[in-house]
Amino acid sequence: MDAVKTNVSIIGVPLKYGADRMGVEMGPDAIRSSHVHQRLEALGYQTQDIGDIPVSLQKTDTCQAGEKLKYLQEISSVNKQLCHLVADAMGQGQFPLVLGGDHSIAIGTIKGVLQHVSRLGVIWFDAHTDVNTAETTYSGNIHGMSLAVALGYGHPDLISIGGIDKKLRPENVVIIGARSIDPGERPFLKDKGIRVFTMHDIDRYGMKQVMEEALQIVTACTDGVHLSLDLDVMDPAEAPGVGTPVNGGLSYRESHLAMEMLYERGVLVSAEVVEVNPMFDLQNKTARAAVELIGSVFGERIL
Ligand code: 6HN
Ligand code: MN
Ligand code: MN
Ligand code: MN
Repeated sequence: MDAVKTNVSIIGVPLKYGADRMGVEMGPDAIRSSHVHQRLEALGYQTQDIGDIPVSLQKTDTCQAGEKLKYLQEISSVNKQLCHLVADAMGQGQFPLVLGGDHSIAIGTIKGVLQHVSRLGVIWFDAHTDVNTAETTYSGNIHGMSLAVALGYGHPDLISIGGIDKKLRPENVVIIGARSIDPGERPFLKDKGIRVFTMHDIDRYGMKQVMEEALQIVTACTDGVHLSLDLDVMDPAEAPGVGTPVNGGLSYRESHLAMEMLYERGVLVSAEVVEVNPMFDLQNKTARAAVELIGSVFGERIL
């Protein structure tokens, strides 16, 4: 993404069913209204907004209490479409920038990118680790399972999207900013050997060192890196407009430094920005932070 400015293809995914909480479906428009296009164009990129993937308001699933995979049908249908759109954009040489929506959309984005970059690294910024499965989830919310699905673990309807053989390798994935990990997620992360940089690591070693190590891991045996940015990685004081806030997150500066270092490395092939929920977003703070972080991801500098 450096010398030659790629065209950026913006894809909105107003999906809320993965979080089972209202408001996150307004995320794509909140980010657009916070001038994401202008920001990218000021940096010299050409943007093309392909609009929003239609999400049915009418739920076709009956979602019952205690359900382990809530709204599976809607979520797999939207992610199938997303997978195609992302793959098409990359096929046209564009950089897909996917705006969520809840984090279950990482399934479609990553599956789409994997059509073109099979040795893909993923850098996953999140307060959570999103590696639940039907066996471990407490909530039944699929946004807490999307990374497991991208690694090939989960319901057949989800792991088969874009081809069952298309999946991430755990050694090419890092999670940064975690501070809320479910008991059932711990053995998964350990068994698969996924490197997690918790808030403790960031406090102790600093974002600079954490990013250097993380970039080393995601670039070692890959041909490109995908950024999955869940805004709840930031501290709720900086980004209140998220559905599942957790105290003690990244500061504004730490998150920008991370995005700047990612840009400098020049390895990104795709990105998604998820979980912005305007219903909890007083003064549009979170959507604005999202667009400012996107600026850093694409090379914005003061000097
Ligand atoms: N996210 N671990 C919790 C769950 O319900 O599985 C929270 C997941 C949050 C997911 O923020 O993308
Ligand atoms: Mn997440
Ligand atoms: Mn999260
Ligand atoms: Mn800076």
